[in-house]
Amino acid sequence: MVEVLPVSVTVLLPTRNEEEALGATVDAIPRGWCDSLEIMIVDGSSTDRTREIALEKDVRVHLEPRKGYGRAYRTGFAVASNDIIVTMDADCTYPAELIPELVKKLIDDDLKFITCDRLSMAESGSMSGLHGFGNWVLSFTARVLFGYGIKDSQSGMWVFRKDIFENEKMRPTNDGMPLSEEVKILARKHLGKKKAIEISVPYRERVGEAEIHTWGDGWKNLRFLYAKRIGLARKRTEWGPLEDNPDSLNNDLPEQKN
Ligand SMILES: Nc1nc2c(ncn2[C@@H]2O[C@H](COP(=O)(O)OP(=O)(O)OP(=O)(O)O)[C@@H](O)[C@H]2O)c(=O)[nH]1
Ligand SMILES: [Mg+2]
Repeated sequence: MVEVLPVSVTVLLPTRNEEEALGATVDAIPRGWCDSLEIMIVDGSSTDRTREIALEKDVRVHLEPRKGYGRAYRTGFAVASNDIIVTMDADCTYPAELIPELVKKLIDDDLKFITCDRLSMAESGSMSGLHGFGNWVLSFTARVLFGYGIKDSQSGMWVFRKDIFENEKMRPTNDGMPLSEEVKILARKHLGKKKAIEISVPYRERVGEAEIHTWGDGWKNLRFLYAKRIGLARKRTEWGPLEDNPDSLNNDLPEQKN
């Protein structure tokens, strides 16, 4: 892309022990295509070299000691500096090279939220049979319960405007993996199908060990969908960071304890 887009973008990566994949994930993010690009990790007490690698690569590090994928994002969404947020796992699975194109589409089509479907274009080896089946069951259940027509309820790549969270109803409440399906349910419900769309992208094999617990997380995701549907999903922690979360922007990262 030769054109420099007149927008500021934060690429937000939750990390927990991703030393094997973080460097390559960050290197794959294109540069120089928008007015201002922030790349940041919200790190959940990694005990490996994740933080060190991030700092070496000039990536902002925000520490969120509270556990959980959803918790990391509920902090990251609030502290991200820029107007457009792009999310991905820090494990080389999502197509970072498409970020400029996706942001351009968000602007050109005056959209508010894009979620990237992995199921239609998943490369071989990217998802085990069990994961593929689990994703299908969860996506199917979400479609039936919420009628929102999203193919891939578990995708972790979204491109959206940070100001969608000015509406408090748009702020997801789940601190675990179910946050992923929750953001899509909220986007379709509150932003509408014209402003919150789904686009198919490639999905690749993971680099490094996953911490996901297939059966445990699958069950929690399913349970969340039913609880949400009947209005019983509970919020356990508040939106945003803890007051004293260390951040490399403030130069207050403590020595890492391994
Ligand atoms: N900060 C933080 N990040 C987390 C936590 N759990 C997972 N992550 C990160 O969130 C992203 C998604 O987790 P994954 O382990 O990739 O989960 P997944 O994509 O469902 O599983 P795979 O398909 O095996 O990759 C990764 O970048 C993890 O490092 C956590 O408790 N805190
Ligand atoms: Mg992953």
